[in-house]
Amino acid sequence: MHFCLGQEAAPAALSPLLQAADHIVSHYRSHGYYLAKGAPLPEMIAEFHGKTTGSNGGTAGSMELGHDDSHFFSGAIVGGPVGIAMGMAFAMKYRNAPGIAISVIGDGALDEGVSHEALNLAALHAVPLLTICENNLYAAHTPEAMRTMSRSLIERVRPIGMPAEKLDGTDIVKLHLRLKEIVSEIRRGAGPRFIEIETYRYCGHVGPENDDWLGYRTAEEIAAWRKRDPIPLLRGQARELGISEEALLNVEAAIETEISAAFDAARRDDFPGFGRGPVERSSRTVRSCARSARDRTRPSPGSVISSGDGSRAR
Ligand SMILES: Cc1ncc(C[n+]2csc(CCOP(=O)(O)OP(=O)(O)O)c2C)c(N)n1
Ligand SMILES: [Mg+2]
Repeated sequence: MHFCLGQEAAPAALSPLLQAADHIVSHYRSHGYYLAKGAPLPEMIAEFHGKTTGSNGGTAGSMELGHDDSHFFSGAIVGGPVGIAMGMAFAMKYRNAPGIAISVIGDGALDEGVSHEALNLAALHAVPLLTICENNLYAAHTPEAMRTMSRSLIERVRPIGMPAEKLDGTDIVKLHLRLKEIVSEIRRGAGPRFIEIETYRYCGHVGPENDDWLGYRTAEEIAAWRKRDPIPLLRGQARELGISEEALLNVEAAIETEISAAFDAARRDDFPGFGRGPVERSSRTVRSCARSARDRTRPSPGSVISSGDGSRAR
């Protein structure tokens, strides 16, 4: 599981700007964006546990997390989200359908050809696509300096002909206000935009543990970014606006209760198994495909088909 602890600002800032018709295609560090799109928390937690009540029936897990009704999708293929979201944005424009498409990628995705091809087409066709690139300084354990001569993600995107800008991923309020302008420009038909978010992940590339012992980053670097944590900063801004400590604690307690209830329910729910849930559904699908394949190969009256052993059958 790829945690986004430390990287909460962008999905939090984006969430209030999203509409039902919008579609998000995210990379695997997607939990914040799933919630930002309004997909239900209990189904996400159940999905993590591999349970039938999960958003994908327990078959996708964290890495391929999706919620069809919320138009939220994610996947493991680095760079993949840009191509898929570009297709969605193209379809929206072609069909004059409401909504915008949002692709969420990491900095490593700009090292993949598909990102550049898809961004190029998005710019050419002026489709309603917002690409959010979360630059957390590393692709797994490899820093940018070991992957490219370029030291700027947005300078790699601009020659494509797409406006690109870099935003601070620690101040949720500032980020929200700028994203609000950008999203409304895209909704007005101004074409696609690329946003690089400066951010940092606290946990290892995969899993909840600290990984400074691997040697690709230092404990000091992690500590320095923790001092810029977006959540305490937001708390401070809320206090400055006159929101009481008690009100903030009440919000936190309500969220804790919601999360605990989701975990309790997920632990009680069933694993998919034969005769239950999606496995039953998929075996039904396999059976019906096999039936229709058989029906297709059945000779229609008067036709001649091969019997499979080289002889002819009528
Ligand atoms: C097409 C493809 N190539 C390689 C990988 C292996 N891989 C998994 S995660 C990862 C690093 C991606 O880093 P980044 O895009 O910066 O996202 P982050 O994990 O930092 O959020 C790589 C190379 C993959 N999943 N897909
Ligand atoms: Mg990265």
